[in-house]
Amino acid sequence: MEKIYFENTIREFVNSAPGNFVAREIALRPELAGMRIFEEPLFGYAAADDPLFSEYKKPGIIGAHFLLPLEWLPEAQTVLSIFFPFTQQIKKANQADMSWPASEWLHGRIEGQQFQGNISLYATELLKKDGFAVLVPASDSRFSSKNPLVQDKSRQDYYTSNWSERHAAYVCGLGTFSLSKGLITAKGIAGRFISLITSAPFEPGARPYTKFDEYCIRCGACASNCPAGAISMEKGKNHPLCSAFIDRTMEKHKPRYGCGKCQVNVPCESGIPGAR
Ligand code: B12
Ligand code: SF4
Ligand code: SF4
Repeated sequence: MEKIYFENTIREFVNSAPGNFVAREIALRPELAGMRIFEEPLFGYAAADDPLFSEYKKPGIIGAHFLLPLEWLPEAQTVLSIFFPFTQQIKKANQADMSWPASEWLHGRIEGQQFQGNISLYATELLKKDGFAVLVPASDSRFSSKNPLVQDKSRQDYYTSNWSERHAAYVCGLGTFSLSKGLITAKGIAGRFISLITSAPFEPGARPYTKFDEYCIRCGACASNCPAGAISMEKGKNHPLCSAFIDRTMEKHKPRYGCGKCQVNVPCESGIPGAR
């Protein structure tokens, strides 16, 4: 399958599928009915046996629990990462009250993630129709969003998955990490990722950076924005503090939750700081 065909088909789906628009029955305010969640995505590709994936098994990067693409899918040839930027409406709304998540952001976090599940299924079917094997780690029974080897929620390494979407995106050339630990892409940091592992032999893309946090200018705006005081210039982001704040938002907005103040009203919100 040609990359261009794959990407255009997914783009078309994002532009037209009902899941990318908030349904009237679930809108948190009547005027949010029909609100678009994601702009058009960015695509990145890496070879499934890229040596960088093995580096991720090291403590301090991810750890031994990280599963390699070939451990997820033995016949894998390519890892495909896709970034979905939030719309201007969602990003702007989340700047109005910097102490609490906007309804628009809550929709982006929850209904956005649900729609990403639909996109993963759609992309899987598309590749399978051409006879390729596909595995979506986030939907696999082995997937764990937290470190299966650590039980203590107050530890930083508790919050490490056995498949990190940002680390996959980094290998695929989509962007670099940052002080807030979010991944900054050419369309900014405010958005979400999915990834697929497939036997389809797509050509790996370029990785236009050499340092893992190259795009971050360390301006500290994300740290000043954080209502939980979870980000510092010295230590970056403290996951337990961030997670505790997000749990508080869940108490009020169950089943929704979120925050993302470190991803809005910052120079990396919608692009690479300093890039034209
Ligand atoms: C657990 C989790 C959380 C935890 C903590 C996350 C964490 N570790 O950062 C909590 C609950 C606190 C959380 C909060 C949020 N999350 Co969250 N979360 C995840 C989850 C499920 C796993 C994260 C993980 O395993 N990370 C792995 C660890 C090891 O990452 P790390 O510690 O940051 O890694 C560092 C080291 O590797 C280090 N490093 C040292 N040496 C080297 C060398 C090299 C070569 C490299 C590459 C790195 C490196 O650099 C990294 C960054 O500093 C992912 C989904 C997924 N499966 O990936 C989403 C995910 C990270 N979350 C996401 C989002 C959007 C959020 C929130 C904004 C919530 C919201 N929507 O309102 C907040 C804020 C996050 C922030 N400031 O980045 C997005 C990130 C989007 C982006 N642009 O980066 C993800 C990818 C979900 C998605 N599908 O898109 N999250
Ligand atoms: S706000 Fe500034 S310091 Fe924070 S991640 Fe973005 S560029 Fe880096
Ligand atoms: S680090 Fe966590 S608590 Fe702080 S602004 Fe970002 S999402 Fe909110």
